[in-house]
Amino acid sequence: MDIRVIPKPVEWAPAASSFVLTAETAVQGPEAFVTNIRRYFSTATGFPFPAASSRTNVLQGRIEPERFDRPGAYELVITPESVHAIAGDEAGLFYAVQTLRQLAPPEIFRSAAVYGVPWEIPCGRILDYPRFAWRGVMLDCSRHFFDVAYIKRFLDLLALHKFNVFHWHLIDDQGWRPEIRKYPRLIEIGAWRAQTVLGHSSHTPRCYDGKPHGGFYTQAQMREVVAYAAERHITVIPEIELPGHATAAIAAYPELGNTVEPLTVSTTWGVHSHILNAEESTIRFFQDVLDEIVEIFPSPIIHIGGDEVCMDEWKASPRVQARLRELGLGSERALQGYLLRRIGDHLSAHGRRLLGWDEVLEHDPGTEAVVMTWRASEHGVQAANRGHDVIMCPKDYTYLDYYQAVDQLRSEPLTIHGFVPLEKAYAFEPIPQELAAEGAGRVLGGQAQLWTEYIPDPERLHYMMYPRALAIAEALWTQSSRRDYADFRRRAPHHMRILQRLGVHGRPMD
Ligand code: TNX
Repeated sequence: MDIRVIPKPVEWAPAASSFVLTAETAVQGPEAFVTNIRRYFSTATGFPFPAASSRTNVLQGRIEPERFDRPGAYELVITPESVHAIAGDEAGLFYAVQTLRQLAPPEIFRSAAVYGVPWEIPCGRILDYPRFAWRGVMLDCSRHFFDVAYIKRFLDLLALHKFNVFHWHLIDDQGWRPEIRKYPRLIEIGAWRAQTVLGHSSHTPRCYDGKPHGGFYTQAQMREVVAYAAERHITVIPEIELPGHATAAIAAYPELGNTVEPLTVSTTWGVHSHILNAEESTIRFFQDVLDEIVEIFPSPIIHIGGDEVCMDEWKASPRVQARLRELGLGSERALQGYLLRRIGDHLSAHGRRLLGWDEVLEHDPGTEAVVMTWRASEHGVQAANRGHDVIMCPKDYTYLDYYQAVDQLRSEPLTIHGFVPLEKAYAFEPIPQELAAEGAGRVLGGQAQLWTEYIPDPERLHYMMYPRALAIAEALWTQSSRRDYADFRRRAPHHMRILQRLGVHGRPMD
C-alpha cells in the first residue's frame, strides 16, 4: 500500500495486511511514549490503551541509542500482531508516533469518539531520520497578537509535521509582547497600539480601523509555552529585536530613543526610522531584558533581530555622534557592531549564543554568532564561508506571508507583496549549490516565516500557512534525492483534509 506521510520518510517497505487498533490494544514503553499514544489515539477511538506486557495486539516503543547514529532517527515495524517503534532518542520515538498518527485512518484526528471506524494501520517497515537539525517556523506575534491558547494549538500543528523549532517573534514596532518584570511599562504601554492601518500600508491616504489592538504574554504563560513545546520536542527561540524595529520599546521608555518628541506604538507597517540610541544605559536596559528572557527560555540560542536598521537618526543625533567619538568608532555601522558585540558577550556570559538576521554579518558579530539569512541565499553562503552556523530562510522560498497564487481574479486576500507558490516552497533547498562541503556542514537547517502585518487572525494564518508549510517541512526533513514534487502533490491533499478535521483551513489546492 502507498502511504501519504509528510514529510516523506527515508525508507518505506510495505507489507500485506494491517494492524488493527481495538479496545484491547495495549501500550508498552517509556512513559512519554505511553502518554503520547494515549494523547493521540484515545480520544477518537475511545480505547484506553492499557499498559500490559502482552506480545500481541500491542504498540511497543523502545529507545536503542546504539542502533542509530543520527538524532531523531526511528524505525517502525508494523505487523498484524504488533507495532514496534524503535528510536535512537526520545525525539525519534516522538516522531515515530507522529508517523503512526498519519498512517492511521484520518478519523483519528477527531476530538470526540467516533464508532464503527476500522482502525487499520498498514503493515510495513519505515526507517526514518531528519536531514536537518533545525526545522523551524517563525510566527510574528507583534504585528498581530496571538494568545497562548492559540500558540499551543500552533505548536500542535508544527509537531504533526515534525518541525522542531518555534521561532517566536515577540517584539516589533507595533507591539512589545513579553512581560519583563524590571520594566513594566514595556507591556503596560508597549503592548497596545491605538489602531491599525487598513488595507495595504503603501496606499494613500492611509485609513485606520480605529480599534485598539494588543496583548502580552506573562512570564508564567511563556514558561508554559516552553514546557508545552518541549513535550512535543520543539525548542522555542525567542526574538528580542534591536536596535531597529524598536518603536514599541521606545514608546514605553522614551529614554531608549533618539528623538525629543515622544513616540507611540506604531499603527502602520514598513521599515521605521526610529531605532534605539547607543547609550550605555540602553545597552544595560537590554541586558536586563535578556537576563529575564534567558531565565524563561532555556534555548541555547537567543535571537536579537538586527535587521533593517535605518541609520538616519544616528547620523542626525549629536549624542550618537559624540558617542562614536567617545568609543573611537569610525561609523554608525561600527557602532551597531559594538552594540551587537556587547549584547553577544552578555549572552555568552549566560552560556547562550547570539542569533541575528543576516544584516548582522555586516557588523562583524564574532564567529560564534549564528546567522539567519532571509535575503538571497548568497548571504548564507558568505556567512557559512566566514565560519558561522547558518539557518536558511530565503524570502523567495520560505516567506509564507507572500502571495501563493497570481491574483488574476482578485480572489487572494491582501498580502504584503511577493510570490511564493507551492511549487516554489517545495523547491526550497537549504544548502545552496555554491557552498563547498565544509560550509554545507554549517547549515543547521531552515524555516518558514509567518510575518503577520496582513495576517490578523488564525483563520488567515492557516490560509497562508497550508499547504506551503507541508512543503517546507519536507524540504527540511527529507533527503533531497527522495524529494519529488509530483509525489508530494499526491500526498498533500490527504493532509489538507486532516487539517480541515482539526479546523485548520489552508488554501485549497488547485
Ligand atoms: C522583512 S525579514 C522583515 C520583517 C517584515 C517582513 C515582511 C526581516 C528580518 N524583516 O520586518 O515583517 O519583511 O515580509
